[in-house]
Amino acid sequence: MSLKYDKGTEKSKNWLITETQFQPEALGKVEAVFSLGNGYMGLRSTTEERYANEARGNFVAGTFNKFLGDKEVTELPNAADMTEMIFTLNGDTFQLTDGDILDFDRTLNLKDAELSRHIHWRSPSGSEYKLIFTRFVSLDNKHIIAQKVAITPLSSDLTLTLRSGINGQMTNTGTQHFKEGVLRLYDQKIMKLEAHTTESNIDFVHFSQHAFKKENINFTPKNTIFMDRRKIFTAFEPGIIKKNETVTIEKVSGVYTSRDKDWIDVDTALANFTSTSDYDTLFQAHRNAWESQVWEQYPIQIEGVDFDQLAIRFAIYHLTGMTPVHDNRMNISAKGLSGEGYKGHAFWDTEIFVLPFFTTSNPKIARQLLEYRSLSIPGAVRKAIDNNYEGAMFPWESAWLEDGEVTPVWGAADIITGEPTKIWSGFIEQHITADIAFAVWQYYQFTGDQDFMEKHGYELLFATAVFWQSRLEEKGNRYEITGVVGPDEYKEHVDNNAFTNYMAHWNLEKAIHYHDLLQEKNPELLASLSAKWDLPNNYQKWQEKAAKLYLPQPNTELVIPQDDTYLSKKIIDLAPYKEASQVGALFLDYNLDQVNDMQITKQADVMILLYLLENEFSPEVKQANWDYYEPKTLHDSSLSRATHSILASDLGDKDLAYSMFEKASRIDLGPNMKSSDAGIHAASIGGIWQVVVNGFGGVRMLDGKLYLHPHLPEKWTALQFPIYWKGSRLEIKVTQESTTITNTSDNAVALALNGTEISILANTTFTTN
Ligand code: IFM
Repeated sequence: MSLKYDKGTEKSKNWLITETQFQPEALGKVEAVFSLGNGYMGLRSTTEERYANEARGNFVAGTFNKFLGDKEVTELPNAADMTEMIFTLNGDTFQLTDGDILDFDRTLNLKDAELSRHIHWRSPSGSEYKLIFTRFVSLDNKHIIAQKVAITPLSSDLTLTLRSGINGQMTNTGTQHFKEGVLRLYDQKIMKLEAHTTESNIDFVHFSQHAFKKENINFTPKNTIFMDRRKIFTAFEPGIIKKNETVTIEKVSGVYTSRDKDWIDVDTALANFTSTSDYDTLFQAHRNAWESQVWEQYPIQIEGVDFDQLAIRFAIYHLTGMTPVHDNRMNISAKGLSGEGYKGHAFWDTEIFVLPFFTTSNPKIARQLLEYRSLSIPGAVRKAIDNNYEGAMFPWESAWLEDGEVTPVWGAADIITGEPTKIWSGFIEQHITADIAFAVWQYYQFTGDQDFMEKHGYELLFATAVFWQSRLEEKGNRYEITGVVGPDEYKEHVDNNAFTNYMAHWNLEKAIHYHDLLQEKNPELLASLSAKWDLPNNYQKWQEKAAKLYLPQPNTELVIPQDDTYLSKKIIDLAPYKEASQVGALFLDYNLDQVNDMQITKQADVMILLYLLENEFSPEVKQANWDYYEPKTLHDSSLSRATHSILASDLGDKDLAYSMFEKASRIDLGPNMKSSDAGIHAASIGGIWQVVVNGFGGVRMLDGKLYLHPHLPEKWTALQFPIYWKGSRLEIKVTQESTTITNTSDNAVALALNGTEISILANTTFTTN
C-alpha cells in the first residue's frame, strides 16, 4: 500500500494524500481517489505520459449520450483527453516503467485541489532528470484544466521534444460517443478539437495552448502541428536545455459544450478561452475559490486523530468536485465525476446519503439537487405509465430529465450458469420514489424554504404518493407491496420489504398532512395541483390505503422481518466472506439465486429504516435488529457501514460506532488498491459526513424539531462543524466535557440539547458548562 496520509506538516497538516511509490498495477485507485473536479467536469488523475493499465477520463456533467442498440443505456461520455504530454529526453521517452525511479511522490493537496508529482528519474540511457508536474481543474473558471511541468536535466544538457495536444479517441470502455468535428490551430498557438455526441447531439469544443519558459524567460519553441482522426497535437522542439537549468511548460486547456447554460457558439467559447491567463494567475483564483466557497463554508475540525480530520476533508473535497452546482438539470452520479462506473447515473445515493450534507451545510445547493428531481417528474410519470401505475415513479437510475429509467438490464457473470445476471433494480427497486419524498421533507424541515415547497416540494410529495397508492396491492383486508428489491439487493422479488413498505407509508402520510395543510393555508395552490394530480380522488385513496398498508412489526425477539420470507431462510457461516478483502467474494461460491435463499444481507436494509424513521422504533427494537442483522450483513455496498456507525452511536456503543466509521472512511482511502478503479463512492463519502455530524455530532431533525445529542468517540478531543437551521448558521463545538453552540444569525434558534429544550438567542453562544 503506497498511500500516505501524514506527509503534511504545519499548515499542510491533514491536507495531503501522498502516493510514495509508483505502482503501475494499481493506477486506477489513484486516478479516482486523486481525481480533480469542479462539478462541471471531473478529471481522472491519469498521468501526462500513458500506461497500459490506465483509464483516462474526463466527464462533463449532464452530457449524456446513448450508443446504438438495445443493450446500451445512456451514459456520461468520456470527453477528449487534454492532458496527454509525451516527453522525449535526449532520445528517451519519459516513462516510469522504463529506466530507474530514484525518487517519487504524487500528492493531492485537498486544500487547494492541486495535484503534484515530484520525480527523480534515470533514463534507460543513464541521464538523470528532475521532473515536477502540477495540475488543477479550476473551481474559479469551470471550463479550465491547467498543467505545469518543470524539467531539470541533472547529469548533462538536454535535448527535449514534447508531443502534446487533444485526443478525442477516448471511449467509454470501447464505446465511442462522439462524431468527428472540426480540428484547427489558431494563431499558431491554440489547438481546437470539436466533437458532437452521436445521439444527444451535444456540441463539445476543446482548446489547448502551451507556454514555455527557460529559467523563467518566455520563449517560443519550434513547433509542428499534426492532425489525425479525432486528434490534434503539436510537436514542440524547445532546443537545448543546459545541465541544471529548468525548462517549464504550461498547458492550459478548456472544454465548453452546448449543454452550458451560457453556450452561444464555438467562436464565443474560443473568445472565453483566449481570455484566460497563465497557470499561476489561474491557480491563485482557483485556490481563493476553494478557500471561500469550500473551506470557509464547511470548516469541519476533528481533533484527536489526524487521519479522521483528513478523511472528512477528503469527503468535502469530493462532495465539492462531484456536484454540478451550476445547473439544476443535472444531479450527482454514484461515482461522482471520477470514473465510468454506474455510467454517470444518479441513484438514491443522492437523496439519502449525499443530500443531508448540503441540506445541513449549504441549503442552496440542496435545493438545486431537489429541483432536478422536480424537473424530472415527466420521466417519472413515463416510467409509471410504462409499468401501469400512476403518479411519479422515479427511476432507480436516472440521467436526462425526460429519460425515465436508465438502469442497464444485464450485469456481472453468473458463476453457475455462465450467463450475465439480470439487474432487477430498474424494474423493481422502487423505494427510491419515497426516498426522494423523504429528502424533500428533510430539506423543508431544515430550511423552512416555502418558496421551494410551493414551486416543487408539495408537487413532489403528492406525485410520489399518487404513485404509491397505485402501487399498493389489496390482499384480504390489507395492502401489500410484493415483488420488490429493497436496499438489500441480494434479495430479489421479495414481498413486503420492511424498508419499502414503511417508506411508502410515510410518503402517503406526509402527502395527507400537506394536503390538509394546503387546504387551510393555500387553497389556490392546492387547486392547481389537484387538477394536475387528481388529488380529490387520490386523497381519499391515500387515507384508505395508508391506514391498511401492512407494516412488518417486530416479532417476539423484537426483530423486524426484512421481508416476508427472510427470517425463514437458511443461515450460513459468513466469516470467510466478511473477512475477504474483495467485495462480492460470496459470488465466487454462489450465484444470486442461491444467495436469495439465505439470510445474507448486502447492505443496511432494516438498519437504514431504523435510522431514517428513528422515532418510530424503540431503543430495544433497534438493538435487537442490530444484533440480528449486522452479523448477516456483508457490507458489500459502500453505503452500508456509515448507516451502521450512526446507529451504533445512537445505541450508545461508541467503540462499535468508531470502528464502523474507521472502515467507512477507508472505502476509498484504505488499502484496497482496486475498489475505487471505476470511481470514488459518492454515497459512502456523503455517509462519512453523516457519521461525523449526525452520528458523533448527534444532529437530528425529528418531526420538524432540531436535536443535538453528541457522542464523541473516545479518541477525539474535539469536533467542530457548522449547520444551518431555518436559515441560521450554528457553529457547534463538542468536546469530551462540553458542547458549545454559537448562533451567528439574527434570529433565536430553539433545539433540544441532550434532551433539554433550549433557545439560543441571536448572535449569542451557549455552552453546557
Ligand atoms: O444505490 C446503490 C445501491 O444501494 C447499492 N449498489 C450500488 C448503488 C449505487 O451506489
